[in-house]
Amino acid sequence: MRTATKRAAFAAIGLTAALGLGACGGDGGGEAKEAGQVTNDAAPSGALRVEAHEFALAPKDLRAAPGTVAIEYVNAGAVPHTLVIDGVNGVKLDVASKGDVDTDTVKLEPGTYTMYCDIPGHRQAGMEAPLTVG
Ligand SMILES: [Cu+2]
Repeated sequence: MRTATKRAAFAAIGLTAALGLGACGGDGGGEAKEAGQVTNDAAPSGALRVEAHEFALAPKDLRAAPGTVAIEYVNAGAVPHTLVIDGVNGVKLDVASKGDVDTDTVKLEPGTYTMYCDIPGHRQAGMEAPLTVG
């Protein structure tokens, strides 16, 4: 419960920041759902659900609490995708086809990271998103 309250606060801060960036086509509903799912996961201090699309990651603005973050990567597109974190070794999620789900955990310190798909051309096509840990 304490974790959920904390994450709700982070979500509110992150949402404000996202709006401050002036991004249009926001997906506030998806972000609210993501925060609600955290209570299902007892062990990790944070959980992150990311969807792969051609060619984008969703949500566009990722957030997690510091510590061990459980990542769930879902292929919502049609072709193979991966998910890595720029500057963070030892984590790579692979979803080969539509509907595939891969999970992993990674320990993250507070900071700003970039998550992206490392299949050649995909990051350049738009498959990257900032990840704020804090
Ligand atoms: Cu990709």
